[in-house]
Amino acid sequence: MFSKVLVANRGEIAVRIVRALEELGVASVAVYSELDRDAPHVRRASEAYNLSDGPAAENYLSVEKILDVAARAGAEAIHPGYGFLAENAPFAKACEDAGVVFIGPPASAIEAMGSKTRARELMQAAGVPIVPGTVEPVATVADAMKIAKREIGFPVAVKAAGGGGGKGFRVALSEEDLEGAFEGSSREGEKFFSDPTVYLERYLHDPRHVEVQILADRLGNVIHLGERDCSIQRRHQKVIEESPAPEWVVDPQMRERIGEIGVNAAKAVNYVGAGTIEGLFSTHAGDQSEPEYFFLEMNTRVQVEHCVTEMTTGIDIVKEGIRAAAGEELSYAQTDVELRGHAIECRINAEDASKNFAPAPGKIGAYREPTGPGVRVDSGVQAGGEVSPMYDPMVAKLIVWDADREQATKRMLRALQEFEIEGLKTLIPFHQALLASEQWVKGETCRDLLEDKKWLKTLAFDAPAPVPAEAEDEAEKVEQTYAVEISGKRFDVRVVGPPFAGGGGGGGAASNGAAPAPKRTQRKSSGGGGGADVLPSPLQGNMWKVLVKQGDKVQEGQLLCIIEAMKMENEITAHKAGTIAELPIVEGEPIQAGAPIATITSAAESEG
Ligand code: MV4
Repeated sequence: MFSKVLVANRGEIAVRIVRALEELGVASVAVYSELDRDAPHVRRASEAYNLSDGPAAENYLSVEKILDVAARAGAEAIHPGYGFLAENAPFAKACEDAGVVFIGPPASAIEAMGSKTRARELMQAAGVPIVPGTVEPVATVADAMKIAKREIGFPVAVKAAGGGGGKGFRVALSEEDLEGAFEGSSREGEKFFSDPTVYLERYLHDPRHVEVQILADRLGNVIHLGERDCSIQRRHQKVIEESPAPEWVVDPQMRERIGEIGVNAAKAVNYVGAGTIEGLFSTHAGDQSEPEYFFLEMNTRVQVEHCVTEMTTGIDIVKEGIRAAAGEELSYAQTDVELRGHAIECRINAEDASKNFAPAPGKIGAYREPTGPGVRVDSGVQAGGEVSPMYDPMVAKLIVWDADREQATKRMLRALQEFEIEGLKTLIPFHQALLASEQWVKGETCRDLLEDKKWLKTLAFDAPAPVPAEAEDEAEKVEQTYAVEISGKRFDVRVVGPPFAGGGGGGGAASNGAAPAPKRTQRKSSGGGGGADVLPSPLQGNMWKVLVKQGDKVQEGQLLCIIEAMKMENEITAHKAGTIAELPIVEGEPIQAGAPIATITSAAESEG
């Protein structure tokens, strides 16, 4: 076993990995960005190193800095967790080259599964069922049309080869839609993954997302730990996961088949460690009466929702992954794996379900996690801490176990009621309403509930009013908070300095700040009128597209410009209705966080 491991992540998953290392008797090295100086993952680790000298999120992505810390600290291995450097083949390779063990699969497996067309080709060769469609990339719209008409039939799904998790996913219901879907998918693939290649799949009607947990060691042993049903997703983000799938969805025979498919898929790429085969479970594909399971993609890392499987199997997936990386044999054979009871996980995100799931970052006031029988909370926050708009809005994962799905649901509702988080809006009321719905009880996919704006709006009434994190006294230096919408999600942006009067530099929400100034927050709500005129940039990046000009009249929420940051397109929308008085932005030029994007003067109640 290793004696010291670097954890290249933050938040709950970093804490989860540190716990596993503690139990294995291995010292842990945390890395952090300035914003996370006092975060739980830093406090818990044996030692910690500051990575800050770039934008907050990018620090955790810096291969060079992380490998440098590993060398200085004498860490023999690096655990990437999920996100950031997980599933980054060049990073896995760089670890190898630096003589540090990457806790995960070989770079070749990450690479093979990273290309969805290559993965489909390998899976087909290994006898793993893939969603019917093309294996070779499709070069032109004309080719796509021919294949869709002759071989697949409409509706057809167009997917980006570099994609995954729903990025670059388009549906063409009929011939007329195909060109738009093809181009949209290709453009998104190029933008996010620098790969415009697309392929086609038969579009399955209302499938379930069913995935299977895999563990593999370096000696060639591969086992599966049963399936998880993650059909409840919003914009391809999972919100609730359960294991096993409802018993009327996956029966023991199908479970065995799905497990075997997962094991074969992992073997085909010489997988090592913890991984997941994601698949679509189609229960009513056209006139076919038998349910079918198709390989979708493989996640070559430990996943957010691994915990539900830990609850039903009693197997510590993170520890097994670390053991496997160290060359040890898996602690379990397939016949040792027994599923018991039912586990459910709710992602407690700082989001407002009644406002289109807008991010609701902020400072956490009082914070108390639920406990009691069958309850587990994996979190990376604490009372007085902050959910930063710079990172993922997941505050905690609430996981429960009980003897069956019905009892697990009741236990989850009890635990959600016990969870106290002040200062932030979270998805707790959403989860309470969803788990109490008839559709959840029946084990349906709940796709319509997630789309039902009216239903979602009602959830806000149940929400406890967020308590301001701190009493505010008179300000001599203000730290203003602006609500800004990016890609349909709301962010609060803090700008320290003299109040914005319009124009002016704007300071910048510095992330590698020196001594933190005494904080006084003056909240300015956007929406509802009366907000500040100046819209500051919520992030640092490159101005990719400007869609308005000075003098234009804009509506609240209207798209103003697109900022490219960390390979993501961030749509910036108007924070209020009015006229664009100033527009100090230029396409192609860099922009700092906090720098003004536009000054919008109110439309003086003239319109409606
Ligand atoms: C599909 C599909 C239907 N047919 N592919 C891809 C990414 C993942 N997040 C959802 N994806 C889908 N791929 C074909 N050929 C439907 C979805 C889908 C979905 C699947 C299961 C559960 C929830 C879903 C929500 C949206 C889209």
